[in-house]
Amino acid sequence: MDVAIFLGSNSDREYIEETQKILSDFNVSFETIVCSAHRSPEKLVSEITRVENLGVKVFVAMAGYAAHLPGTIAARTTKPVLGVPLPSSELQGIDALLSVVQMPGGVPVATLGIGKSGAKNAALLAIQILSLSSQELLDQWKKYKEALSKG
Ligand code: RP5
Repeated sequence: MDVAIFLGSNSDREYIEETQKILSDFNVSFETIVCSAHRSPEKLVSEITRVENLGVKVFVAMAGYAAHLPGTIAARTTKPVLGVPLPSSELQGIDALLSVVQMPGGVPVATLGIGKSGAKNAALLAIQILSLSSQELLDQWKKYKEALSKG
């Protein structure tokens, strides 16, 4: 399993459809795990350990409000963590963006844009990272970029 997608809540599911579709289109194996950093912290630790044991290479973590899910995962893994702030709250994701992007030095989270565009780019960035060690994926990625340039 290459990519683990962590979602802060079932109510965030609308944001992962494009992420899942892109990963599927590129034949990248992934799993989606719904797990809150503040409501189920023990489950989060055990799920990180479980996917690490499955060989996960990249984490994607999406959450709204004071979104500590990506940072909490980054604290517990040596793998890259891609964080997507979601516009769940009255602050339309500005709160989540600042929470995800402003990690203290030493514990990086690669932060994407708020909402659906960030969720889409998280899949593409994960593919770029994986393509560093996969010629097949790199070839697919180049084709995707070529198609973009024609649009
Ligand atoms: C965050 O709080 C989740 O990521 C979600 O965006 C938001 C609301 O969650 P629910 O109360 O709907 O479960 O932790």
